[in-house]
Amino acid sequence: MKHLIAAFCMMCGSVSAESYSLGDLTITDSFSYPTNGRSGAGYFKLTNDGPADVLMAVTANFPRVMMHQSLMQEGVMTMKHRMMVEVPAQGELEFAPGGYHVMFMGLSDGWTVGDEIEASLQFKNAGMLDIKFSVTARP
Ligand SMILES: [Cu+2]
Repeated sequence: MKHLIAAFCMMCGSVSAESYSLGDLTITDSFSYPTNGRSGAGYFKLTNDGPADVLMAVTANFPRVMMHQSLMQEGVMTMKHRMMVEVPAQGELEFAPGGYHVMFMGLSDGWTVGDEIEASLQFKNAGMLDIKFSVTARP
């Protein structure tokens, strides 16, 4: 059954088949959308089977990489810079369009479907986890 779901998702093309684990932390569905511009965003789902942790930073081979949170304030969508994001114990943290996202800035080339964006997530307790964001078509 697990096999069938994986095969189906590869065909639908919007979900990354890869997952990445570090201790009690598991990252799935790490993806980005194509961009022609100077910046791009990365999204993922993080599941934590252990005690609370903190995502301290994301690093990648771009001039600037930050963690942002999109927020609706007085009817206007704004982005706030986050120095750290808490990972709840026995819980989930989602980076998704309209919420938390990794912001990659100063790109020299655009991203197209099929590209893989390498990045490292730095956790306070668990340490460093290398992942890739799969560039997938916008829904
Ligand atoms: Cu942003």
